[in-house]
Amino acid sequence: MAGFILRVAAALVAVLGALLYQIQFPRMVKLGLGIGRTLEPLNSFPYTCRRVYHDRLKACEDMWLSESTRQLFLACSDPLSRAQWMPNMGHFNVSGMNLDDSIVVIDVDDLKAGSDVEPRILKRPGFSGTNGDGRIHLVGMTGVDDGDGSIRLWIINLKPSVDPATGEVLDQHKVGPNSTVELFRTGSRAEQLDHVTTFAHPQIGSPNRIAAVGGDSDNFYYTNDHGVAKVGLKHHLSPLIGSGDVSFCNGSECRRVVAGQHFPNGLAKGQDGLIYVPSSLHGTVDVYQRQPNGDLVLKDSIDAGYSLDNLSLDRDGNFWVAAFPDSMKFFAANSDPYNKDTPTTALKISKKADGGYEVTKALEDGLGEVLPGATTVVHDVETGRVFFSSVFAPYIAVCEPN
Ligand SMILES: *[C@@H]1O[C@H](CO)[C@@H](O)[C@H](O)[C@H]1NC(C)=O
Ligand SMILES: *[C@@H]1O[C@H](CO)[C@@H](O)[C@H](O)[C@H]1NC(C)=O
Ligand SMILES: *[C@@H]1O[C@H](CO)[C@@H](O)[C@H](O)[C@H]1NC(C)=O
Ligand SMILES: CC(=O)N[C@H]1CO[C@H](CO)[C@@H](O)[C@@H]1O
Repeated sequence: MAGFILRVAAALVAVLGALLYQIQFPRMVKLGLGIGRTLEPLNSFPYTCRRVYHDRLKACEDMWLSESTRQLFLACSDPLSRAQWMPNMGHFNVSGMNLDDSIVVIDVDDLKAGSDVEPRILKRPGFSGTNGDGRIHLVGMTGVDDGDGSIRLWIINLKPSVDPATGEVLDQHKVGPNSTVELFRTGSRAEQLDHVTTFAHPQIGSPNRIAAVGGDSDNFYYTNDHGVAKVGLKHHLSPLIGSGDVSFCNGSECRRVVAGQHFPNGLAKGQDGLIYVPSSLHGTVDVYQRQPNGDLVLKDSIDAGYSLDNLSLDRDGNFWVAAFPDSMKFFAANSDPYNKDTPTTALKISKKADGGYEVTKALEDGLGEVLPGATTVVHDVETGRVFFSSVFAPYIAVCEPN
């Protein structure tokens, strides 16, 4: 019966998708398939790129560069288990989840061309995980360099729901996950993460990425890429019916501040204090002004002309964006990460003097030769290096400017 209902639901999704997207559809197809776009090979850009293979640098969905301590933090997992446990995308197979997701650190100034990378796997002493197992299940994260040299990291934990009385893992297909945001503190030459607090709230439904307010505050914004419905039709249809949102948490409460989003992705705070929210489906970045009570007011919308992913801010105030020039190849590589490659594009979004925005292509691997189908791109202004990581690829890549 459940199988039948699922099939009907899948058919409904397809039909509704075609109907609801009649207007946006031509544009989405054009963006997704890259129609009318010329892909350039990697060697037409002034960089030398290489893959970095390491057992613990796999399926690193997100990265954050600590400028003050010169450390690159990566949220890494396992390429194949993502297809089993990724509750935001409707994958609820708890027995297939990866058991050693870790925050991994690279000292970027120790990176030498051609040499091996020795990442540190950060320990989490005293962190209780799910019902005392100490584990964490990673997707997005962000950090803030504090004035005293320490670092705060906000990390999304896609942990399964458990029965509070017995500690037994519940049927996730029925109840969905119990995703939380974990705040940790660490510092230079990090070896471990010290747990500060857990944000748990019904409004944390399908959290994707976090934008911390910074300063003295632990408050943060985040996107629910599939809204707050964790299971069922409302969850699966979310990208089509636009039930994704941007939400805001202060110490005690979380609430939705922007509704009606179609798959909002890896948001970020700009140097100008504005909140930038990319939409994968629309290929746009919406720009919001923060209000004193946490509300967001739409100020601008940037048309990037690509299916967009997560944004990363560099020290100069520019955003680097992972884009999918060819969604079909991206999804193919996603489901066969050890055998298939996909083209990757890194866009740079800069604010112009007149307040407008300029979108330029910084790097492209149109043939899928070296770069992973990146979900995050980080630019290190100090060295000019560009780092690429991906939610599914079993490696990361680094490009050195020529
Ligand atoms: C769930 O994951 C386990 C372990 O990877 C696997 O053996 C099993 O076939 C998966 N179940 C389903 C329904 O895919
Ligand atoms: C959800 O997570 C919170 C915080 O870790 C915990 O207190 C609560 O018992 C969990 N609930 C379920 C149903 O797993
Ligand atoms: C957090 O937000 C809630 C609801 O908006 C509000 O009632 C509460 O005062 C806020 N708390 C803090 C510490 O700002
Ligand atoms: C933090 C993060 O990496 N968020 C998203 C980046 O983009 C991929 C692909 O769209 C999403 O799956 C991630 O959740």
